Amino acid sequence: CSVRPPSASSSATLAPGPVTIEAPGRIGGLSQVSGVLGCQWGDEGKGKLVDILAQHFDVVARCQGGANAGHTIYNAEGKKFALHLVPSGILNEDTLCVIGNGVVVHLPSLFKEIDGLEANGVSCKGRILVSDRAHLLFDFHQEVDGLREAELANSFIGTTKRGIGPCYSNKVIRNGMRVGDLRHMDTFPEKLDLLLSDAASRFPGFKYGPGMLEVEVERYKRFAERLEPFIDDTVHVLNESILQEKKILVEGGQATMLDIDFGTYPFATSSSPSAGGICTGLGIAPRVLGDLIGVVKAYTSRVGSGPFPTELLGSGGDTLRSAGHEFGTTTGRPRRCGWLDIVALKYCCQINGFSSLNLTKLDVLSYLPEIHLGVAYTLTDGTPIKSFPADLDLLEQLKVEYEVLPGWKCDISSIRNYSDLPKAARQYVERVEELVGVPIHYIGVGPGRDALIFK
Ligand code: 2SA
Ligand code: GDP
Ligand code: MG
Repeated sequence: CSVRPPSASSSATLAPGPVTIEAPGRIGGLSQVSGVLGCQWGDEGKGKLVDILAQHFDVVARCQGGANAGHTIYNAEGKKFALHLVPSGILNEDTLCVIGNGVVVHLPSLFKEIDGLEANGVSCKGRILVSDRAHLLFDFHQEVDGLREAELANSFIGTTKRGIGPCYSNKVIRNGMRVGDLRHMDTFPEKLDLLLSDAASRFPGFKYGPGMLEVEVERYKRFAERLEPFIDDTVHVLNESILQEKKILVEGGQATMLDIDFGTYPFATSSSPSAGGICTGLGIAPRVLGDLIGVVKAYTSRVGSGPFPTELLGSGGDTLRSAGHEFGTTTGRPRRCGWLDIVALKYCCQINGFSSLNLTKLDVLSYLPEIHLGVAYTLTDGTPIKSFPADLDLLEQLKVEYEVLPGWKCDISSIRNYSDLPKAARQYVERVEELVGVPIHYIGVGPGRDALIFK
């Protein structure tokens, strides 16, 4: 095979063509309730796998996060879609898409997304349900997100400024407003007034001027009317679907290393993108969860501040970023790039108990003569660190031990059978499997629906 320059790995549209995916054990054979979760700091390519698997599921459900997520998928004609709140099952016309109780919903963003999908021929009518228990994320949450970041100055989190932290804060402090509140427009203004006044008293930069409440309430009256057909008790819908033996696929946003509990706190998001978030964010029992697939990029990226032990600074990171087109799907921010971190991946596998992994973007590494794998952490004096540390100072100071594997230096993006991959590429995949102890069943070799190898 031939070597391909780093910048040519994806384009806005892909070559059109029919996509037939046949791998019964890897797709059709998945459990009744399965999940796809990110293993690193997000943007592993979860959306692509969800879109592919959705063809074999009745329901695709989001359980946490909000419009901070950005999932890029391509339809069978190679047309690109960037999804934020709408689950990545939407391109499969038989799939019902559920936005669960654990999600924070910014209605202007949701409607914009729905309008964009409809304008591109994707019918959303009757195909999206929004939990009446999901929290409403208002424009003021986004403003407060920005003010909070400014206040943190050099210690800013690097949020998406989509209002995620402020909205979950209101949820946890118990003055948040929920989708169900849209059905009670009589008490809606009073509740919103409390939230806005609270924000104004906390952030001097937030101007809560006269007339603002009235304008927002009028806007939300219109939203309430438009949203009404989408609102449902999704806890009931999902549990009934389980009883009716329908198949449910859960789509995680962000990833375990950004989890509010397990991530690199405080450089984390404000929800639980790991396995526990599925039960709390959808209202389904742990007992019904079956296959959980962890999605892990063949290297690592992170957007926003916070520790990144295997980060490649300088030209190495820049080249990897351009090879992998690593720019935020929601904000367009350049992503920091580095080597695959096995210590972090093992920690993530422990927390989530994955049945298998999807190693994505293997094609991106094709330009490299050799590839590093971060296999262990030590203190500066060489003392081994036994697990992924919670301590931020330690995370900034630790040394990473690398294994160096040979690269394959050729284009693998058109390969569809595992045995056809160059020996060095298989060696890389199998070494990751061996180190982590979880089988890699799916390997991504390009952004398109068909660019997937089943192992
Ligand atoms: P937030 O906005 O409060 O959730 O930010 C807190 C941290 O979580 C990170 N975060 C993300 N990291 C990667 N991808 C995300 N989605 C978008 C994408 C991001 C984008 O798909 O590219 O476009 O910039 C995502 N969402 C949240 C965030 O960077 C903070 O580190
Ligand atoms: P998500 O947030 O985990 O769904 O991932 P994003 O969509 O934010 O970012 C992943 C990017 O990589 C998207 O642009 C995908 O189209 C692209 N992608 C996914 N899998 C592959 C792959 O195997 N190879 C290549 N080259 N690109 C991929
Ligand atoms: Mg993303």
